[in-house]
Amino acid sequence: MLTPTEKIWHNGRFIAWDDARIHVLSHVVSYGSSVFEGIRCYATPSGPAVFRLREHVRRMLDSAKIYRMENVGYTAAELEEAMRELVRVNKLRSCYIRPILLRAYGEMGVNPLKNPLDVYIACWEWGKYLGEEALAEGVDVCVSSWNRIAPNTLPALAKAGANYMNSQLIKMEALINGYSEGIALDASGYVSEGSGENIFVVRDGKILTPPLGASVLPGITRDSVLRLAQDLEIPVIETLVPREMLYIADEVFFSGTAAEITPIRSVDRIQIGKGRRGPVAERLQKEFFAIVNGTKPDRYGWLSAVGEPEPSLAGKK
Ligand code: PPE
Repeated sequence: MLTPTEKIWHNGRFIAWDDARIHVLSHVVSYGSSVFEGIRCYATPSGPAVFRLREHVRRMLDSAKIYRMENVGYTAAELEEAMRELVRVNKLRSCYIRPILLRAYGEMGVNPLKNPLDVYIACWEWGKYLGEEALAEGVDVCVSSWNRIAPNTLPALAKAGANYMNSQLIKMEALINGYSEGIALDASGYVSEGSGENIFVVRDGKILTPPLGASVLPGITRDSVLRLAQDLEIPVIETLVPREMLYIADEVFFSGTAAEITPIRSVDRIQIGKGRRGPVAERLQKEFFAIVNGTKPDRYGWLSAVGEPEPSLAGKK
């Protein structure tokens, strides 16, 4: 169960957790009209720091643009500061941050353009996404019988609430059949992504990952993995990945804000590599966690300290 924190940010104000309610006839409830983000804030020796805040806010505003959600009402800088402030107000050392932009109450009917937009930001403490042992041991997954959303149906580059109906089908099927997660193929039958994670395959020392055209979310952890791999001089190729490449890979792993970097030890009950976390995933995890936990310098500028308000915005409040 979700453990409530004290405050949720709503349209520029902090409200009590329990007061963050919407009307059942809000547009989003019938028609799925929301875009959102998932962001982690890590405890570092110099205080809580949000991982790649700028990129997450940019992706949320991109998602909004795709869905013609104009006049969000807040600039990227204001949203970034709202998130830092929320973590400060809730006195959390580490947490998961969930901003949601939704079409609210007003008209009924598919046309969303007359309904007001509401912005909420919540945060809470969230542990390991695919179980405690997942990061070290790896998880057992299946290829889903459900495909990922097809091009020109629901835009995969947008992180929209409605996309997660597809994710839910993938996830439920996997869990009911005894797997931790499902991997969806795209509409052409190539590997796309997990219900809530991007995917990577390692073979002969090279990393392969599906390109953005394979109906994947442009994952910010995915981007971080690509960057770290380059620096560790592990070749990375963004290319179409046939399903059977999963089975013959030396390693397969997921990336995501919630899942971080999670190794996969079997796909459809076929053992991957040695059936446990492989050396490439381990090297990437080590580097990733050293940076986000602040034990190695933040050489890419990925962390945004929660600390004090930025001077340029402090006067506005
Ligand atoms: N693909 C999908 C479909 C997806 O939902 C996520 C994030 C990713 C890839 C990875 O993207 P990024 O977080 O930017 O590296 N999934 C969120 C789901 C969590 C949830 O269950 O809700 C997340 O990891 O926050």
